[in-house]
This record gives sequence, structure tokens and C-alpha cells, in this order.
Amino acid sequence: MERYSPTTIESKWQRLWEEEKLYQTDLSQTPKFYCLVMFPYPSSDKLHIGHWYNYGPTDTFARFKRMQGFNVFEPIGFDAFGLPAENYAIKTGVHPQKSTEENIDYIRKQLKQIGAMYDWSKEIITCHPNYYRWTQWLFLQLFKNGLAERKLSFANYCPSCKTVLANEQVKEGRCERCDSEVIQKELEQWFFKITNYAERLLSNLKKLNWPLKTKLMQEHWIGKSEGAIIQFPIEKTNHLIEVFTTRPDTLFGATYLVISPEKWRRSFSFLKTTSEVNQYIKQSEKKTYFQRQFSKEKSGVFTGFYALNPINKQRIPIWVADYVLPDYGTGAIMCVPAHDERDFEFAQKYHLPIIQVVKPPKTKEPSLQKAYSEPGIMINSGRWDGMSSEAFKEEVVRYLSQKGLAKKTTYYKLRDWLISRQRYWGAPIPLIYCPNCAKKIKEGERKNFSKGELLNPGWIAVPEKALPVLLPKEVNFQLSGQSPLASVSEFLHTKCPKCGSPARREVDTMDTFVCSSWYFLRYLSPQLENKPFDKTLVNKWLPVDLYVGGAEHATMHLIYARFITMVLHDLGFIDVEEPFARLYHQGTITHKGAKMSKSRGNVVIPDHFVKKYGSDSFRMYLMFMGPYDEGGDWSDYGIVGVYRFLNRVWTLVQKVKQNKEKITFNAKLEQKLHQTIKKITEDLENLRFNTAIATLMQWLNLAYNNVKTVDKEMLDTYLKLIAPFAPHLAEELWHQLGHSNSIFKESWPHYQKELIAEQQVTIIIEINGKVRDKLTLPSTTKQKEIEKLAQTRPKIQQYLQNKEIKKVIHIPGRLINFVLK
Ligand code: ANZ
Ligand code: ZN
Repeated sequence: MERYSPTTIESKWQRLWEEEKLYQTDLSQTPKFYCLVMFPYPSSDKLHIGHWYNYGPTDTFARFKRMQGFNVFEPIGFDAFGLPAENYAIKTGVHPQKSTEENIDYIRKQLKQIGAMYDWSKEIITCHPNYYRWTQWLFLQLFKNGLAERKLSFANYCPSCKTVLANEQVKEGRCERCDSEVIQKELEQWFFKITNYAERLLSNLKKLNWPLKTKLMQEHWIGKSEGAIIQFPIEKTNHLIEVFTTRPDTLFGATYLVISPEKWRRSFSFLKTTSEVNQYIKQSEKKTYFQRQFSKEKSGVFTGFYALNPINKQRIPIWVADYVLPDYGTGAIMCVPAHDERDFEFAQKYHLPIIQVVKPPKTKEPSLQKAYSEPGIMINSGRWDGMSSEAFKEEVVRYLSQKGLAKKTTYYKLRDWLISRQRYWGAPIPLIYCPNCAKKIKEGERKNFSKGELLNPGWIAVPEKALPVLLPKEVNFQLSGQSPLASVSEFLHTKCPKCGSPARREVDTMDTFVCSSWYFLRYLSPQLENKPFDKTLVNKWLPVDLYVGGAEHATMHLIYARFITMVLHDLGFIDVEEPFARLYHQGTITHKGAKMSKSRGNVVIPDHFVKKYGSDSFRMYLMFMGPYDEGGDWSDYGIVGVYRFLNRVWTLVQKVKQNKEKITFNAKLEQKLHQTIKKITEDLENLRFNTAIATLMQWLNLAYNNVKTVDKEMLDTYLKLIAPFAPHLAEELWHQLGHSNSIFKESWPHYQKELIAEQQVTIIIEINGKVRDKLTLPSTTKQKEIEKLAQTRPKIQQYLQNKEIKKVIHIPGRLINFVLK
């Protein structure tokens, strides 16, 4: 008997599938199913177990959908720009292009070993000019429409990577990549105005079939806050301070104001203060936002000025303190120590008055040990005492706004997306700075300039026809704090496309998250020459039906891609505005109870196991380990178990093939098979791979113990069920059973309802026509047996004691009536 040799059959089928172009999707067919995974970054670490866990099970799902009759599109590509390749170049001198291409070649081979249904004819590589040309096109669309803006702003800056970082790339005050402490640096940078879309990004979440946790993270990230701006006049000046508060109801309890150091420097430095204030401002600007927000010890200085509380004309001191951030709200706050924890700490430290104005609803004599931040009843609030704080919140804003002293306002925590990077290995920003055009715009010329050019005077768009702006090959990577592209004079010096004057190119490149914000559109027509994507295909194939990837992308990539899709929708390029209808996050695979890491020495290298047990066993073990969204702990022994199971599937087929005797029909096995179809179909719809595999194992055990009763039809069905999980093995055995077409051209088995149910009926038991009890039993139970069972019921026995049964009336499936003498 031939033995199961995964390596032989897997490479054979991978080759045959490719020759047959089995997985090249004809995008004109329906019904469509777009199955997407987060494309890999071609790092030197190659494909690790996390990738496998993302890609293997997702492919199982895609194969299932294909067999259900969907025209499944499952593309793959490479997110190929980014810092690691450049950092590697700095260290070793190997050009990022070279190391990236090498990594891609290697990873492509690894990906092929998964044996997934990737349509390789649609591969994309974001660092290739035929892709980044369209990333640049995308930039220009945002620019032209006033959604890209150059702003001077405080940016997160990593002194070691010598580049700015997006908020999302800062983890607990440290650089996500190199773990150095991030500082704040004021720089001119390019931003995409994602904040214009804050409300829509928030409200659309309702429509999405996404994990609740991810939606909540996005909600939190967008951070909508409804409150009011209240004006406080500065005493003895004719200036005002505007504060943003979400608790206008606590206004009577405001005992001081705090302005952020930056705001004071920018807007109030004309007010003469002591040198202490200036010193404090200088010091705090060195701190990171993280230190400022989360340090235990709050600090601040009194400015010497007072403000007047607009509700009661109370004189309250104005402080500068760095726990107030410059770029949220108005950069200034009214402080209510009785009801805000931070203010409470600060007030205690600097002996500022604490006035309680809200008391808990049921207490009489309030005493305050710490800030009370719940709603309650107003006290110490003049004629509003006794009112609920919720009602007063509305009332006080209405009252003050009549006098022009307040207005309702909503702020969002979401910041504009900082997309420029002072690095080499990225898509060049397609803009040119022309001093001559800058001058013309300043002099009032508006004609011939786009919205973006007027918004950013002097910055001229590279004409779309002239794209791509090619990344020059020869550059000096050594970090100088300046973009490496500035060192290439042929790149830098150019002519203005508008007026022909000498001009210089933008030397910053784009954040790689721009590349990945639209790749799912390009997959549909990656070779298209004159357009970024085919509008008809996009409208047909989007939204993506299932997107699977790591939960760590909950905020960055998954917000950016939504934003860019909305922008393209609004500019009329595509019909959809939400890219991913259903989202799923795979869990994590640990080893020896801990996250895998090189330093711990517990990394499981997929290639070793794939070589030994085959890709089918590897993928199936990953799926068997635990619920897909949780993951599990790797065990070398566990994969052996799955490997043995696949061996038994193999052996069963060999035995059935060799069986020459007549097969006796086994109703139990047949029924179990139909129950298996039902269970696996339901489990697969919900990505419950582990329980589906357990069910597959159960049927196999039953069949294995009754080999003489397994007929070929049953095996055909069983192979179809196992095909999405162990595609190579199933295809091989399918052919061994005499089929000549791929099993993946077969349709998914249906179960017969009648077969699976051991149907139950409920029979009413009557004594002399009165209902006394009931009985549930299999519908096939014989009448005599029902009679006997009914008589043994304790409730019925009560009535039967010492009585004789005259007659039994039986209505099958419904009722049995004992008539007594
Ligand atoms: C007075 C007050 C009384 C406040 C009270 C809270 C409780 P969220 O929900 O996060 O939007 N705040 C406003 N701008 C700030 C800034 N730039 N830096 C630091 N804190 C700032 O929080 C809004 C509240 O955070 C505002 O409401 C303000 O303090 C503070 F019992 O105003 B509150
Ligand atoms: Zn010009």
C-alpha cells in the first residue's frame, strides 16, 4: 500500500494547480467573493508563524466559499517600502531595493508552500514604480482638493530613527520600531486632513460587521467629545481666555484656569510675567506628551494674572501647567478641583481652593476626600441649587450663550494624519516648490492654481502625466536629520511645471501607510497602465467580503484605509465608501506559554515543520489549536496528532480502494456524515475551524472502525469536506478515487434534513380524557412501547393504582388516552 508522503503530493499539486491556472479568478464572473489578508512586509525575518496563522485558515475559508459556488478572489502582494530595509542599508550598505527584492523572492516561495488559492497574476509590490506611481496620483487627488496641507506643528520625533512618527507609531512614549524615547519637535510636515472625516468615520462604524473591540478602539481613537467653549475675560486687560469643557455644569466650582505652555507662549506672551514662567515653559516643551499626561507629579506656575468667572464674576488665578496639552480643545481649561481628579491633585499641591458644586443625589452633607466626577445635584451654584447637574449642563450653556459668553462645541481626539517622512525608502511626494509661484500667489494671483496650491503657496503639483516621480537609486543613506533625497542634486533641482522657473522637489517620502491605504483597489487590475484602478471592477468587487489580519492594526491601517476609500468615493472615483464589510482578527500563537521572540528562544519556524509533516498538517494544526480569534499554544506533539489523523484519512481511502467485497449499507455512518456536513458548514461560516476539525475526526474514527461499510460516495463527500482544510491531500485522494477534475471545481455537499434528525415527538398522556402528563420520544417508537412507557410514569401510576384499563385510544404522534373502568 502506498504511503502518505506530504512533500511529494504537495509540490506536485502546487505545480499542477499553477499549470492549470486553477486560481486565476475571472473577475467578470458572479457571485463575487473578495477574500483579503493583510499583505506581508518583506522583512528579513521572512514568513513567520503569525503570517501562517493569518493566511492558512483564511485560505481554508476562501476554498469553502469557492466550493459553495462563489467566484472567489484571493490576491496577495508585498507592502514593500518602509524603514527596516533602509535601516538595514545604513548598517550594511546593501541597497533597500536589493534586500527587498531578495526577501520578496524568498517569501513568495514560502507563500506558495502554503498552497493557498492566491491569484499570482494579480500580485502587487508597492515599491515598484507601476504601483507607487498611483500612490503619488492618490496624493495629488488629496492635494488638489485641499485635503493635503503643509503645517508647522509639533510632531513626534524619534532622535534615533531621525524621523517624525505618526501618533500611532508611538507606543507609551517610545518609538514603535527602535524603542527610543520620542521627543516633540516643531517641524513643517505634510498632513492629510483625516479630521474632516472624523464624524463619518465614527458614525459609519455601526454599519460594519467588525469585531466589537476594534470598533470601540476606533471610536476611542476618534474620541468625540461634546462640550462647550466658555470665555473668561482677563482682568485689567481687554483679552479673553477661551476654555473647552465637557462639564460646564461645574462652572461655579472653577477656582483657577490653566493654559498650556505652548498656548501661553503663542498667544499671551505679550503679557508681562516673571522669568519663572518663561523658564517653566522652556522646560516643559522638552517633555513628551506622554510624560506630561501620565506623570504622577503635576507641575505649574502662576502667571500673576487673574480671570473673571463669567457666571459669578469671581476672580480666579491663571496658571501655566503642562498637563494641559496645546493641541486639544482650546489649549486652555477651567479647573474644577472638586470634580476633576487632575485638578484636585494640582489644587492640593498648590493650595488652591476646592469648591464642591455637585453632590451625589442621595447624600445630605457632602464631604470631599477626592474628586467627585459623577452627575448629581447642584449646590453652591446660586439660583440653580437643587437642579440636576445634567439639566444644568444644558441650562448654563444656554444662559451664557445668550450673552455671547459660551457656545456648544464638539472636539475630536483624532489628529490629522502626518504622512511625510524624512526617509529614503518610500514613495516620493510628487510636489515641487517654486519661489516664483509662491510670490505670485502672495501677490494675489489665483488663476491657474489648484485648491491645494493656494492652500500651500509655492507648492506645485507634479502633472499627473509626469508621474511617477522616480525614486533615484544612488543616494547617501547616512542619517543627517535631512531627507536622503536632498543629497541627490539631479533629483532636487528641477523646473517649475507651472512657470518654468528654477524650483526644487519635495525630498520627503510618504508614510508606508499611504501605500497600504488603497492596495485592495489595485489588486483588481495591477497592470493597468493609465489609471490607478478600473472603476467598473472596483464597483463590482468592493467592499471586500472578508478581511483577515492582526488586531494590532485596529487603529492605524484600518482607519487610514477607510478614510482614503471615503475620499475616493467623495471625489467620484468609486461607489463604495467603506472598504471592508466583514473584518476578522486572528489570535496569536504562543509557545511554551509565552509570545514568540528571538530573545526568549521560543520561535517556531514554520518551514521546519512544513518540511517534516507537510503544509496540510501545519495549517490544520494551527486551526485545530484553539478558536481562531484567540490562537493557542504551539506544541510539537500537537502537530504530530494532526499528521496522524491525515495519515488515517489516507489509509482509509487506500483500504476502501482495495476492498473488493460488496459493501453493506451502514445507516449510522451515513447519518453521521450528514450531521458532519451540517456542523462543518455552520462552523466554517463562522470561522470556527477548531470545532469543525474535531467533527471531521469523529467521522473518520467511525469510518475507520467500520471500513467494510464505507462506500465510495461517502468518501467523495468526506474528501470535499476536508478539502478546504487539507487541500493537497484531498486533491490527491480525490484523483486516486478516479476523478479527473480538481476537487475545487466540485460543489460543497448538502446534507439531507430527514437523515440528520433523530426526530422527536411529544405525546400527551390523558386519563379519561384529561391531560395528566406528556412524554417526548423518538418518532419511530412503536405504539406498544409508548403505551408501556406511559404507564410507568409516576404521575400516571397514581391514577392507575387498583384500576383497570378499559380502553386505550392512540392518535399517533400526538396523544394517548387511557380509559379506566
Ligand atoms: C472642566 C471640568 C470639570 C472638566 C470637571 C472635566 C471635569 P475629554 O472628555 O477627553 O474631551 N481638557 C480640555 N482641554 C484639555 C487639554 N487641552 N488638555 C488637557 N485637558 C483638557 O475631556 C474634556 C475635559 O478635559 C475638559 O472638561 C477639560 O476639563 C479637560 F469636573 O473642564 B473639563
Ligand atoms: Zn512656478
